[in-house]
Amino acid sequence: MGAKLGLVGLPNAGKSTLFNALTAAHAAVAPYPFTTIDQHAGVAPVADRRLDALTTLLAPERVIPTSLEVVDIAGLVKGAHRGEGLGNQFLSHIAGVDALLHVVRCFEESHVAHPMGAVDPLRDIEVVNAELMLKDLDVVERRREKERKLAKGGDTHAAALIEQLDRWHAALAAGTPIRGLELVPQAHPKTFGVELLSGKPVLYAANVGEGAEAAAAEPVARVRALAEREGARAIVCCAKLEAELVELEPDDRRAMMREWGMTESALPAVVREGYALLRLVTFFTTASKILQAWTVPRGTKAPQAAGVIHTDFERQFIRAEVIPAETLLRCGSEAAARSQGLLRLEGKEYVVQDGDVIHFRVGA
Ligand SMILES: Nc1nc2c(ncn2[C@@H]2O[C@H](COP(=O)(O)OP(=O)(O)OP(=O)(O)O)[C@@H](O)[C@H]2O)c(=O)[nH]1
Ligand SMILES: [Mg+2]
Repeated sequence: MGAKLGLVGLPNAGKSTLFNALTAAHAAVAPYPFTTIDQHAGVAPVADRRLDALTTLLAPERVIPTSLEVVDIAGLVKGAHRGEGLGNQFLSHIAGVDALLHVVRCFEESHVAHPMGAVDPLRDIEVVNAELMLKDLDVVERRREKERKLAKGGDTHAAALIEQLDRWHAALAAGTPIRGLELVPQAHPKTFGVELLSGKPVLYAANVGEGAEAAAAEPVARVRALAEREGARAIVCCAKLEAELVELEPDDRRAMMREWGMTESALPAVVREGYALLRLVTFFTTASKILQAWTVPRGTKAPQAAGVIHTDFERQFIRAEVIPAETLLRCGSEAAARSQGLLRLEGKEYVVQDGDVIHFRVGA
């Protein structure tokens, strides 16, 4: 599996701060650019109200939430595709992730330098997107050269790929990110083993200053409008406050949230949106008095889902006993669900659905 969400953005946009808040890890945070040189990977627990409700219903001895892998990437600057700043190094880090969490600076802070001089979220987004596309153009051009040589040698597969590469090239040259194209799965760069950064799905995170006014300010509206035009999603957060809140005990946290007029943390929404972007689903198991949430890509079949719990289970899979969490919660108990015939027996071809509670029956 290993679906990863990578934090991208200009230096000092607040990526490491948000990464820390999400993972409660402690990446170096500093008011000068390029604090992050090595990439940092961490996991963010996925808050899930179904897991909370199942905990209340089943009173398990242990509860294990699922998590999302997050990678903190160093800031991109104009010219990164040519190796400016820490250049290509960042771009190669981005290459390893499946979706991008694009952190956009919307906060004003005089002691935190802005690499472009002043807060201007749309320009910043454009700079980052342009770097991704320029890097992609480079990749497409090199690959096209290589495939043309192969095609001359009579490679028929190469001809089909060149056609795709031409299409991607035209889009990129016109300033359209690959993710903005209507791509059927067969035409997806990944299908051809071509890694294009602008082809990765994006979630924008408008990083605002503290307080309700900041979240309602004009830069945020601009980020939202841009996301909408692109058919992407945007969330608003104050990374700095979130990073401070995760360090506090519940009572102090509530007090601080009250102080800033916050009703809820933005982190669960960030993780939830990231999760959706990565096309992941959650299923639950309740064996041995442990209630556990698991993550699989959408479309995963029951034996492969069992294999996530234990590698041998995929081979040993016999059947899955399945009930949607919502149905189980409505019934009030597993016994009640069973007596109403609501536990389904599913076989090897069953595609796991988000929210399924599953008992796997495995052989020796
Ligand atoms: N006021 C305010 N400051 C913030 C916020 N988010 C981050 N900062 C500050 O901005 C500075 C840079 O934050 P980082 O998280 O290190 O930024 P980065 O995007 O990881 O930067 P690079 O690693 O250099 O690319 C730090 O001093 C943070 O405390 C915010 O929401 N509000
Ligand atoms: Mg950083």
